[in-house]
Amino acid sequence: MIPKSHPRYESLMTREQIVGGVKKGITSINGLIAQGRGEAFDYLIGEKTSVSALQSEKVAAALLLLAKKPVISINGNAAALVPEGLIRLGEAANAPLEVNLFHRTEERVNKIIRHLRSLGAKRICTRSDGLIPGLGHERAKVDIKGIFSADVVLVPLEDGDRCKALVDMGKTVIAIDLNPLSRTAQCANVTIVDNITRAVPNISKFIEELKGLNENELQRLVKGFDNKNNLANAIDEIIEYLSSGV
Ligand code: PTJ
Repeated sequence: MIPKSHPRYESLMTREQIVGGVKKGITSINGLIAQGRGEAFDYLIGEKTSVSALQSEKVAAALLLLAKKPVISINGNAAALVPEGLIRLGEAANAPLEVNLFHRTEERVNKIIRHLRSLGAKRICTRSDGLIPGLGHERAKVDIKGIFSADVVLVPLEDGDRCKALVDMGKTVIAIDLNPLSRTAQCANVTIVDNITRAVPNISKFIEELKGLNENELQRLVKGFDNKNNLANAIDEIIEYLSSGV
């Protein structure tokens, strides 16, 4: 039992959630390594949402509101860390969830679907009748009515190749990735350099805040955003934080 007074309480609890996900068979064993990498980057950004991340979270909310067919992709880490948050975000954005795994097994896909349903998820795309072009078979499997035909896809902790393949399909890809240098971060249309545990509720809050805006106003927000520039700001913020003597 980790006491609440522990200075690294939040981070340690997050770690426990991932371990719990592995024990339940929801999260891949490789998810532990991904979590470790994420923790290291989170440490470098001060374990808080940076100004640049808030910017991209707002634009992500605008894109989800503008989308005709948004879909939220769920992997084993996302399902363990923020399942309720992702369900709420799906409802706020009118976006179904779709389980899309890197280390895919049908057993784990089904366990994640059951896990999400047990927490109240209503709209889940469950078929695997489509293939993302240019990827190895298992990683490419998607639902034709879900990710395959989506215009905007939110991909937390995505694999770089698949992120690129989705962009190549003409989709607008919003990635959540604590590593601003990863291939995913570099190739997504909007990259949120923040912990998924903070990013998901933040996007939901922005959806609430922006839903009164008309299409032109939302478009203006999106057009004023430059992902390369925002990633450079994210790196500058890390440098500033580290130079501040922490
Ligand atoms: O469940 P599966 O089979 O789809 O597998 C999922 C993982 C995440 C294991 C798989 O996609 C993978 O191996 O990912 P990578 O290549 O390790 O990349 C994970 C990226 O997510 C890294 O850049 C990490 O810094 C980042 N990351 C890890 N934890 C978090 C995170 N980003 C945001 N929030 C986190 N909590």
